[in-house]
Parts: sequence; C-alpha cells; structure tokens
Amino acid sequence: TPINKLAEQAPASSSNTGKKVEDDQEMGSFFDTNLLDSVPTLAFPSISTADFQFNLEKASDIIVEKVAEYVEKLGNARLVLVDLSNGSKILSLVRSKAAQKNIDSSKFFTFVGDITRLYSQGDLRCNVIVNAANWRLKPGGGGVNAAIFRAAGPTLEIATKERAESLAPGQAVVVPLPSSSRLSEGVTHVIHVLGPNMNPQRPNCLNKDYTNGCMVLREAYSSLFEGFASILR
Ligand code: AR6
Repeated sequence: TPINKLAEQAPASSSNTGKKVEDDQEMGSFFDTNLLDSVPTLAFPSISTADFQFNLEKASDIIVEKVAEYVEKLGNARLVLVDLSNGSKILSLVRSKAAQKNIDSSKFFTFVGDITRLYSQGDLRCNVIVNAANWRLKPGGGGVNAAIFRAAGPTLEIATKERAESLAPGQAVVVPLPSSSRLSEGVTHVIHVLGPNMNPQRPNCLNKDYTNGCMVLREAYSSLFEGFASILR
C-alpha cells in the first residue's frame, strides 16, 4: 500500500536531511526523502463522519468525487485522507473507491495517524492540515478539532479569530499558523472547515436530509481544496 511505501521511502528523514550520503545503496532513499519533503501536501480528516454522524457510504463517494475533481488541478501537490485507526471504515471505503476510479495513488492516498503528529510519528510531511471544525471555530469539543487546537496552543485560536468569527456549513477558512505555535511538524497553515451535521445533539442538525447534506458536504470539500489551492498560488 502507499502507506507502507512511504514509510519505507522516508526513513528517519529528519536526521538524513542535509547530510551527504556516500553509500550508493542509500542514495535512492536519500533523494526520495528530500523530494517527498518538498511536495506540497494537504492532510485532511473525513469531514462530518464521526461526531456529526454523516453516512459513511455517501461521504466516501463524495470524498472520491471531489478528490478526482481537484487532484489534477493541484499540480504536483498531494492529498492525504487521515484517520486514527487501521480499522477505519471510511479509509477502507475511500481506498477501494479511489482505486476503482484509477486515481493516481502517488497524489492521493490514505494514512493512519494522528493528524497533529504526521511527521514526528509517521514520517509524513504535510504543510497544510484540515480541521473538522464547529461553527464557532472554538477549541475543544472532541475529535480532530480538540486535537488540533490542543496541539497548536492558544496562538491558533487567536490567528483563527483574525480570519473569521464563525463558519456556515460548507465553508472553510485558511489560517496561517503563527511561528510561535506549539505545533511544528512542518505545518504552515490550518484550514478549518464546517461540514453538514446529522447529530441531533449538535447545532444545525439536518435531520437526515441527505439531499441537502450531500450538497453541503460537496461544498465543504470544494471549499477546503480551493483553500489549499489558494495557499499554493
Ligand atoms: N487525527 C486524525 N483523524 C482524527 C483525529 C486525529 N487526531 N481525531 C479524529 N479523527 P470528528 P465531525 C477523525 O468527530 O464528524 C468536534 O467536536 C475521526 O475518526 O472530529 O466533522 C467539532 O468541534 C473522523 O474520521 O469531526 C465539531 O463540533 C474524522 O476525524 C464536530 O466534532 C472527523 O471526526 C465535528 O464533527
């Protein structure tokens, strides 16, 4: 799988960086590592499918559709769908649907890991990470929102407030990460995105209206990929 391939290609990349490698046998991995490090990469979680309880089959169709739409437009940049566990249902659905659509697996792949520790724990360098936010753009709650605000520290909340006070479902906001942020990892920007909510205990619940829900989820992915494109320009 691409995950294993990457793990092999990027051995201890931080300690290799900047070192001359004399041994021929290590040359390949040395250059591959540096090449991969310089490729713009967006890591994103599956929007709305955990706390917001969006249907996984429908969400996986939309992820693959939107990735197919944007992956070529984004040039050499990579898109990576991340989740915490090897048993992630959304990752396996997306992997098989992406394979069916023959999406270039060097430009789009799935990855298991904590989105706030992709480089330090997974040797995967991503310069932009996506947050499945809440409408108030507030830290805490659960899921990936709590993890990103916790890892980045209070400067992310301040930088976010400078860009937007709130989000409507389907919208995204690009936030440059202040250099003083605790989240290093090579991340330069966080993109907050608000997906459609199917959880009756959260604001703006769509009450299983998947006609509207699918439209809003498509908008959410368009907004976040457009946000990534705007960083690359
Ligand atoms: N790293 C990678 N993936 C993660 C991580 C992590 N640290 N944590 C969760 N995921 P969710 P939603 C995956 O619930 O459904 C918050 O409270 C998770 O397994 O974070 O859009 C906000 O404040 C799932 O695949 O987002 C909102 O109120 C995906 O990330 C609400 O939850 C999204 O799960 C948003 O709910």
